[in-house]
Amino acid sequence: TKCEIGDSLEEFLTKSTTDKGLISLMISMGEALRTIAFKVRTASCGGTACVNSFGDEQLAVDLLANKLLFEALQYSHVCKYACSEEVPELQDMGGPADGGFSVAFDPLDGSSIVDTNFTVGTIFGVWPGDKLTGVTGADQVAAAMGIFGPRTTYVLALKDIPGTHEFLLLDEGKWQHVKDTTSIGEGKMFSPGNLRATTDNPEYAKLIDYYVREKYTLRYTGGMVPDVNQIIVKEKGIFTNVASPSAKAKLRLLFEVAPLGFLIEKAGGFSSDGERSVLDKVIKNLDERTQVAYGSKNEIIRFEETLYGSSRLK
Ligand code: P6P
Repeated sequence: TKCEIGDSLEEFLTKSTTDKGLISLMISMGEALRTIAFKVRTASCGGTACVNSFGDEQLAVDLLANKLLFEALQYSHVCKYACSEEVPELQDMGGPADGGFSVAFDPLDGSSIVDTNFTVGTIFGVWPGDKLTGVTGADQVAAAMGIFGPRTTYVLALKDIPGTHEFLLLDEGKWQHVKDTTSIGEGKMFSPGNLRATTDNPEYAKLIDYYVREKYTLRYTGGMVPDVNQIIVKEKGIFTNVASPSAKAKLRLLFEVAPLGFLIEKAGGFSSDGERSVLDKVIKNLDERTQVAYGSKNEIIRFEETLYGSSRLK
């Protein structure tokens, strides 16, 4: 039967896929997101709890989210390996490789803006079996983000069905299906990240200059989850985070860019590292970084033409 607005998460998932393991995983992760949403409102985000192996400072609320997500994956009984941006090696979750999944997640993206009370989020990607390297973002069977703002939402896409689907956390703690996005249209809204790169990347400066001259609406919070979510909800816009010799690529392919690329492309949008869809990039190692743009087809064509003179989409 057809998925409908108003369905519960369980109703939506059972209408969308026959993979009971995937259903169990997406529900378990939904429970973790519910708890993180509650905790992020009050957990301490003062001093740094410790420094992770990538050398990034970690905030207490980051660690809490990290722990809850690993527990949810163990509880699902269908996860073979899990890997967190904060713990950069595969953790055995006890589930089967055959018929099971491996999950990469960023437990709390934008944790450096929790103290300013900006919206932050969890990002995760689900791959079949026991591999998180040597695979591409296109190999994902699902991807999702939890968004902790004035409203708490769970935005997900499944390989088996079209579209990207938004669930709202209701007072009684239930996720309710509230929106589907299947196309991203044209609209003058831009989210420009890593402007440091314009110093020695003249093409990026030229692109930003174009948005300014064309009077695009600037929408940038410094949190990739809400900044990319707005393209899906508003069904328009362009998000960029470009690198340069002096400002290396910052965003992580496995934990952030591939899962969000899956959500954007299932929503009918496009993604690019300048030359190809981010879903076509083979994930060579857990900490691989990449530049990225997400947006409508014409915005991604403009991005590729401005940066590299031509676009594969034309
Ligand atoms: P910049 C947050 O730390 C993050 O990883 C993304 O959420 C965000 O889009 C980006 O970094 C912000 O980068 O260079 O604009 O500060």
